Amino acid sequence: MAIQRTFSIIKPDATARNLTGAINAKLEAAGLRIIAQKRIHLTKAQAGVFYAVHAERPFYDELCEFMASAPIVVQVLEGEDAIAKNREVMGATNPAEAAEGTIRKEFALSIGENSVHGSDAAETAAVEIAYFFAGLELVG
Ligand code: DAT
Ligand code: MG
Repeated sequence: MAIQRTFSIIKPDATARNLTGAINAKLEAAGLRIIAQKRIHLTKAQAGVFYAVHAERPFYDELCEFMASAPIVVQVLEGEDAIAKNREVMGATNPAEAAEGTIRKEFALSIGENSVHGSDAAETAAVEIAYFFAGLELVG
């Protein structure tokens, strides 16, 4: 596997509990380099565009509401096999099913308030990075 970039979000439940540093420590310990990072506060409409793929799901409105409820930290992570590696460090979507030592096992509150987002494929990573960052902001 080659060096990849992936997109990550530290979600409102985690920023609200001052978990940004603890989450970043887990990402860095896994060998993921944070090559861009900023704290922003999305509008519900902006969250809706980001999660448009889930527009037909029953939890979509609640998800967009949550993502706009408090600041988030958006990040670009770089490393060997970064997309899969980040998904591994994050743990399963539902924290009740997440493996020991993962971010979601340790910090997530529920399947909705699950502390982090991570891209699921190279194509989505590219689209998600471009939604939040200009090329010059990525300092690899
Ligand atoms: P992931 O974030 O692990 O990629 P996903 O893409 O399937 O998971 O869903 C995006 C987010 O939507 C997820 O992080 C939390 C929310 N979500 C998913 N399934 C849900 C459910 N059954 N009830 C409430 N929120 C849900
Ligand atoms: Mg997903």
